[in-house]
Amino acid sequence: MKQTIVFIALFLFTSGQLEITAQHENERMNVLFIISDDLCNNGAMEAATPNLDRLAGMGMSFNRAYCQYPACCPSRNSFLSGLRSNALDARWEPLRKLAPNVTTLPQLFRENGYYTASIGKVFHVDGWDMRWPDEGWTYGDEKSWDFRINCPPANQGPRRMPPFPRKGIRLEWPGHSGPIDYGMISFESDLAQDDGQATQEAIRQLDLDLEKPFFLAVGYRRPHAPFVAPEAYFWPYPLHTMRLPDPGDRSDVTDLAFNVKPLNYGDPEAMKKMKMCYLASVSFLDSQVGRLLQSLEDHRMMDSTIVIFFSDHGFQLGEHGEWHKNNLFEESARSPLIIRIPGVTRDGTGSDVPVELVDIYPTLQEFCSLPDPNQELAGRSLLPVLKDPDATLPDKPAFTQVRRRISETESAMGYSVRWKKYRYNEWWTTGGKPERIAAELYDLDADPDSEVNMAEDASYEPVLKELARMIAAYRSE
Ligand SMILES: [Ca+2]
Repeated sequence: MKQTIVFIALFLFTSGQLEITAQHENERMNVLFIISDDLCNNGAMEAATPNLDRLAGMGMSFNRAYCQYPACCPSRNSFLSGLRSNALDARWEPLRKLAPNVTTLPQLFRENGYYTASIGKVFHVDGWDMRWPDEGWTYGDEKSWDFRINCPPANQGPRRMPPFPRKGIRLEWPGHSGPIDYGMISFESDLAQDDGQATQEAIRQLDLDLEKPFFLAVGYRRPHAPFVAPEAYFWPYPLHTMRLPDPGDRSDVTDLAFNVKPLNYGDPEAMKKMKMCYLASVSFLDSQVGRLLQSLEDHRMMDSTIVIFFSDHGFQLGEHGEWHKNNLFEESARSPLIIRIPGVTRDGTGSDVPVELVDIYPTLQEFCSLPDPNQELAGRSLLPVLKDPDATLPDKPAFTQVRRRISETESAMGYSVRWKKYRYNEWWTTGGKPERIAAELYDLDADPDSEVNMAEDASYEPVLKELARMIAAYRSE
């Protein structure tokens, strides 16, 4: 009996130790947080991306991950704070102005024993050519980082000009973003580009002999406009091989749904140039991710580092005749998302569970056993799915919203919910007493390209009511 008690005591003691050790290892794991800019799933599928494919083969891909706002600044404010866009007033403002006391995701790591570094565009970066922390950080956040650096390219234009090399062949098309909306077959090397320098800076961070674990955020600008890539990345994409999707019929959808008017800027042939430059930029991005992952391996850190790769939102490559982002369509709202947690995720797994970029924050918080931040997080931890790809999470709608300027002084707001097989959008006036202007409903099982608006179809009435209730609840957040 005595021996049994000793045995049980010993067992409890050692199993407790094991738990503590496992917990301790979680706490000490590094985080490599890689953000792409404007990368859509269709572009990632169509372009040659051997390195992203390799990362996907080492972790789990989320096939239905949605941003909370399809534009740089508001989306980054959202996933870095864990708050959805409506709670941040859906505005293009510095996060601290919208939510002064929020604990950002990197800040939470920093306050709990991690070294945190921001390379390139993590929070939105407003300056074009500012390298050091005292400039160009209007949208950044000092509390979040031990170290931060913006990465301009070599041979850039004068101050406040777009930060890209100027030696190369410049390609243009009709567009809406002014001086940054062009492509360039650059005659300068990878390292002369801002993203090439970001990789170099990130590798320099891996070289640091830190006593603490790190949270290293690397924000690449590709494939954001202007679409500049060294010429080798253009080789797989001859212009004559570019095809655009059929824009379909836009007549049953409110004009507010479209950012680009007329469709394809009225010149589909010219838009093939944009697509070519975009795909080359995706391959250039992929190459940078490959160098970064190789460096992680060279530093023997692959088994002690969580790797997350995603984009701040999607991008339209001619679907519905649309280009760029700022839309509520699937292509604009959806982002690639790959997560690898050593010892947790299994190689090459995938999940169709709809998730939001705000889920990243609570996932990392839970896995790394970090305390609660100041704010109540909007997302939920994805750990059950990361541990078991067959696991399901309770149905949770994914919300995306976008502000649409309708005159010099007025804007409309579009709210979108992705739930089960549906995407449902409502467009509202802002200011005074908001009024609903229009609605769209897409049955994505029957109509994966969102071609037919079912919002007026009586057979969808029960589900329309349910989705409208979800939007109403979201709008009151
Ligand atoms: Ca972006």
